Amino acid sequence: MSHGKILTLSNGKTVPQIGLGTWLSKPHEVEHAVEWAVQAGYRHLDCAMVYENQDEVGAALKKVIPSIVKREDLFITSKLWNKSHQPDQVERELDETLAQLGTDYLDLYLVHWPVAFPPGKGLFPPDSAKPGHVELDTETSLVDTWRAVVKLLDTGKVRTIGVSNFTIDHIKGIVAATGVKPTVNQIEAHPLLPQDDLVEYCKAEGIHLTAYSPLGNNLLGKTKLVDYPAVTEVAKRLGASTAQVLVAWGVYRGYSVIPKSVQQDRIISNFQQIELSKEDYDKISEIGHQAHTRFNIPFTYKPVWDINLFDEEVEKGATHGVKIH
Ligand code: 1BO
Repeated sequence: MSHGKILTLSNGKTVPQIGLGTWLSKPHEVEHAVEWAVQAGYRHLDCAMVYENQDEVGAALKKVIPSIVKREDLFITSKLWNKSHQPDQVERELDETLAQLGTDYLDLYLVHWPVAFPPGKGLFPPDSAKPGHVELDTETSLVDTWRAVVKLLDTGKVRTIGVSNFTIDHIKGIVAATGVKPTVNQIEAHPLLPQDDLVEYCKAEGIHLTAYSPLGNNLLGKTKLVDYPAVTEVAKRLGASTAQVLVAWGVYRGYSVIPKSVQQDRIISNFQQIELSKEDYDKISEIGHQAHTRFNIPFTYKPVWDINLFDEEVEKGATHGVKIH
């Protein structure tokens, strides 16, 4: 069975190009999704503490290891959530993740978001759903957190470390202070949010990119990316699904993509790759050039997006209370 193309990271470790995303996969659905994915040939699984479904992913892993796959043949990613950025919380949260997933190591551990929340019981600070109310930990810098994550490499509990949703300035900040480059930056990327500058920067720096939401998302209730005429036209002509076309668009850019689905037929077809010609790639890329999509950010994680790390002020250097150094 083919497990798809394998990409090599800057530390020599390898990652399967197509993985299963589990963000927004509901409890009672994600266990089957992971089982079906592994049966279909996926060997790359993307998880996070804040997805609140790692126990279920762990239950699925218990079923497929070792009957279908050996642990060492899987590439499992998880992410440190904002409320555990304080250096003394980092390994504690990692241990919780390992217990939930039922594994004693991760292939990749990412700092999920360049924002520190005060530690506490819930995943979000109290009242943070109210606009403008998010309480930040402005004492803990990204550099403090990154140093603590770097130390995890010595514990044997993580094989590779990286970041997620980091801008160029965030990356430059942690690298300048520690001399340690993240191996991976996982970002939202699709034709409506191509993030060309960040993609180029990471490529030039040898930082592997993983695109989440490669099929777009409809969290803002606008036209779904899969329904854009450029996507439907290419899909029809190639006899492929619109999701396959969007996965192929990410693959064409050379990074890894982690489409999310909890439906068996879609999980299987998302993994069956088609190839895009340069002409079709360009045609689909036009979507992002026409739309003003920098603001097309999903609002589900409102406290995070309220800080709006992607707006024009950030481009001018504002950090909205996020302490980089
Ligand atoms: C805050 C969740 C974004 C996708 O990992």
